[in-house]
Amino acid sequence: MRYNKMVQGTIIKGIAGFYYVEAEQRIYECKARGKFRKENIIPLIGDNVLITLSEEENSSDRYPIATIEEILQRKNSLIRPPVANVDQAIVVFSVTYPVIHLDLLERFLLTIEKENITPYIVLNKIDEGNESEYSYIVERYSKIGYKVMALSAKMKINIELLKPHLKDKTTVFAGPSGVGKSTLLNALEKNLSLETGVVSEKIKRGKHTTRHVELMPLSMGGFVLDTPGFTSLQLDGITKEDLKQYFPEFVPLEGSCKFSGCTHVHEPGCKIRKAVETGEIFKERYDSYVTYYNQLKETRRW
Ligand SMILES: Nc1nc2c(ncn2[C@@H]2O[C@H](COP(=O)(O)OP(=O)(O)OP(=O)(O)O)[C@@H](O)[C@H]2O)c(=O)[nH]1
Ligand SMILES: [Mg+2]
Ligand SMILES: [Zn+2]
Repeated sequence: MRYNKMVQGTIIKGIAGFYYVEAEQRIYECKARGKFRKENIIPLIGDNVLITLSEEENSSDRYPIATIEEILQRKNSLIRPPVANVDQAIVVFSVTYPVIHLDLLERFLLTIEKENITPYIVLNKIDEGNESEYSYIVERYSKIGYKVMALSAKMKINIELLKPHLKDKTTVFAGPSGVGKSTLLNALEKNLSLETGVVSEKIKRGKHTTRHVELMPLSMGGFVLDTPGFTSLQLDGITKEDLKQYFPEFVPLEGSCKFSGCTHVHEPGCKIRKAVETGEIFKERYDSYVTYYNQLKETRRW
């Protein structure tokens, strides 16, 4: 057998069982070794990998062929959208259609808190929205400490507020279909011409225009990932015991309740519940906590 050269690269796209890996300024079309499937490991966009270059000629000769041999240690990863090694995540919602789904926003924030990814909340389509209808979201989440930006990708309003945050970072754009993730990326980077869709008149939802996750460079430095829209999210890998630590506004009060290991659900002398009463913690956030806590309690552990 001939010696195959091993090189390091990054998965930038995956389509129909093929992974596109950028290495040494080229893009290779790769299959993953069968061992990954056997071990239940799915290569993710953003993964740093070792590939072996094939001697055989690619019939389509669009890309040289290679094989993914190893996935290097991940800094973090998400299941939805399926990405690895990101610094920041921007969850995009629209202030018109599709309507904001606060439960999905909360779940997304929890999964990115868990992975230690810096969260941003973007409210798009303010050119058509009514400020009085969404200002409570800006206020609530800003007060908790999240970075919240209301903008219009289409009319390029407030785009410049977001841009500096992306420089030299790897940022994934996530959120439901039709909220304007691809439109926003096109507005942020002149070299991109991502396909954008329409929001259905009848059901007021997006049509899943973006089908694949793709990692793309920014001309100012840094990378962005466009992803397909999703409508539901599991709290994967989060236990009811850990849940409270992913609510940033709970963290400073942690340890001050009467009972150590207080779940903040029913114990007397709970400082979190006290803070909800005084309005220091938003009741809506506390209610989400209790809802998720009870859901996780019922989740069977395998
Ligand atoms: N009024 C208004 N419409 C916008 C804005 N941004 C995007 N849109 C429209 O929203 C629709 C959906 O935009 P996309 O960028 O395709 O949405 P997406 O989030 O990428 O959707 P998927 O790829 O399906 O997940 C298009 O018709 C856009 O023109 C905005 O700021 N204002
Ligand atoms: Mg899109
Ligand atoms: Zn408590």
